[in-house]
Amino acid sequence: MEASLTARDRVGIQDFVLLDAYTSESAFLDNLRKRFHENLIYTYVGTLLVSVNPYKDLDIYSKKQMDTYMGVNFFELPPHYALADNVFRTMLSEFNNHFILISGESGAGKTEASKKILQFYAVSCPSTKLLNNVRDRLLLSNPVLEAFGNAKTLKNDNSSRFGKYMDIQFDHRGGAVGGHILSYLLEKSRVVHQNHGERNFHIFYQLVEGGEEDLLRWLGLERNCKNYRYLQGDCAKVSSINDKSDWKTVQKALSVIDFSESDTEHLFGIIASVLHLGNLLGIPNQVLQQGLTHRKIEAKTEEVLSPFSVEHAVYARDALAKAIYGRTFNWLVNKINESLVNQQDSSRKMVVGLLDIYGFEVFSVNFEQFCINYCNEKLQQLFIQLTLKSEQEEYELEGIEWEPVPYFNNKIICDLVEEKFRGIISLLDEECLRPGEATDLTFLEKMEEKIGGHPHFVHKLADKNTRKTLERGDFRLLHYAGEVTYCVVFLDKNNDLLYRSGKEVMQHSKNAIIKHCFPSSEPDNKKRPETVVTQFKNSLVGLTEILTSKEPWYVRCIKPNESKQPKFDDVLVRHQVKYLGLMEHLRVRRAGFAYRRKYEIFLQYKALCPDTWPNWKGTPAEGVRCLIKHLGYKTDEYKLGTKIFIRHPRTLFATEDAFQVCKHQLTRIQAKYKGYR
Ligand code: AD9
Ligand code: MG
Repeated sequence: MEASLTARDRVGIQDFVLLDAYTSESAFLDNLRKRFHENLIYTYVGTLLVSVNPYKDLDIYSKKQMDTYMGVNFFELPPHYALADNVFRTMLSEFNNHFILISGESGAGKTEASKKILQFYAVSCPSTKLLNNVRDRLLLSNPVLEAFGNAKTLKNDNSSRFGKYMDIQFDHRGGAVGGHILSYLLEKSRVVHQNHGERNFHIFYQLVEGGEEDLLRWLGLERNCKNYRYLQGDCAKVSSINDKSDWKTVQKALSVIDFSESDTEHLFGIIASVLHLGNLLGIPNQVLQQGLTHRKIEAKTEEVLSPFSVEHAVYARDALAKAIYGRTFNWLVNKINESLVNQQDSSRKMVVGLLDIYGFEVFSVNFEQFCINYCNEKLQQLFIQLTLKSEQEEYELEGIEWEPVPYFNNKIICDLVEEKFRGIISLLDEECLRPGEATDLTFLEKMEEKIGGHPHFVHKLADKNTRKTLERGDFRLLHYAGEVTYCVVFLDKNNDLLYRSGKEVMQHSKNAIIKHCFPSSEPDNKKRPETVVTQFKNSLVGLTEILTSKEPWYVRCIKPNESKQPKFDDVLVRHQVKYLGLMEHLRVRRAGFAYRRKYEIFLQYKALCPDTWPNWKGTPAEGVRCLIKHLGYKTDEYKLGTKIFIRHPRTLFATEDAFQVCKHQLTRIQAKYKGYR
């Protein structure tokens, strides 16, 4: 007894629900810290998984480790693969779709967590030659998308600069039969500009550093990042990144994902051409030059070419580079999806969706960051709706006695950003509709006028305190995860205009990908395309619909310090525990019921009560009543409403264990009966 107490003192407890002082934030933090120092970076809050980035390699992700999870219950092993395993088993027993929402701020470990989950599925699901093919492609889509969509930022050396939702499709036996990826708003402005201490997308450095001599010669590239304006950031080399070996990984991955030789040639032709826009798109130089330095204006009966100023020409060139890269990225995602198409389409499939999106971040100037943080607000809102809000509403609806747990609902911030007519997005779009008249400053003034009094919006004219710290031209949002000051350089990026002349030039290209990405049938600028932020907002509506049609599971990632070191900074972690709503979640979990099952599904355990079945004729509800009586559930352990609510996971797991034993015995008896053994 004493020995186990000491161990518990040292390593903490595996599930916060079992914490004695469960309402105390300090006790929560103590437990997290203890476990972190013992390299136990995962802890449950019921079925939710909290993960603290260790910032060092841990020897816990081996094949041997994964194997120990197969068929073992949630609480018997350390938590890192148990969530993935539990989702998998629930899917197979209930034949339904699930998603795992991985959230946390930039650098908290979301992408790593999503990769670990995918690897777990790749190793643990049944294998055949065909399935292995799908498995390899699913796994190898990661290095490819990371090369093109991740970059070093101040917060994270491998920061996702796009949002990713991946469906892994399984057949009824649990074999991975296909997949599908949706990508969200790539931060393409990074192609032409990087802040101090940051890099462009990894692929540029991989090509320049790792590309074979022949390839570079063919592409007309030199092995020196400094020679390229778009790689002029001050940190081409990063100690944690090996561009040369990453290049090799990407090459191998592209071949497994079925990229033909000409696909890769065209792809790297584009990457190179972005670097020295001009020589390599297969467009006659003169045409390109004219397209980048002149604008086409339609006069009454003819089109006139009007020359750009130098500043304008640079702008047009950058716009073109961004468009080329952004569209190529979308092409890449589509191409990967084609290779992941389910070959066994006749079989009924179930999916586990993995959501790994760019985390909340605080930088100084950034329109994309506004979009990223808005996206994080929406995901937090979804989390609140699916857990804190709906959970409590469900108890009320089911007539279960309940002491409400108060929580901060960030809907007020979502509304501030997206409300029709007076939300920030509406005001921004409105200004974007007034070319020539509107400027970033008029947009700011409009916000001050319309939403100046909002409790989460701060502007310079607001009060004395803020005046000290806010520059004219800035505004500040009080996000759920912290304050962010935005410098208003929004209109241009939201319009994301690509001059018609630039677009037409692309149509002369002999590069198959460019031809595909810039079709001649594309509507021209006369028809106003949706602004960037509105497209993004709509894509998030679509994402929410996808997610809410599935069973949710959560991984909440925590960043332990700002210096990317294996250290635990109490203040920083406490702040995240707060804004991630973990204490509230724990209170709801602790006071509530960890599990709920429809009666029909719970009745799968009826084999544990052989005297009553198979002659049972009553309703499922009556059946469950009979079953739990037989199983000896204590009255405070469960509640019956429109389904069965079970307070503690252990109760359900004990039942599950007994069921597995019973099933095993039954199989042996059947085998013996058939004379096999
Ligand atoms: V961002 O929002 O995309 O900027 P993420 O995705 O939350 O961010 P990421 O998963 O990229 O963060 O983790 C950042 C870095 O932390 C990784 O590159 C690793 O160096 C480190 N990390 C994260 N998780 C683990 C882990 N489980 N084991 C070891 C880890 N290192
Ligand atoms: Mg990431």
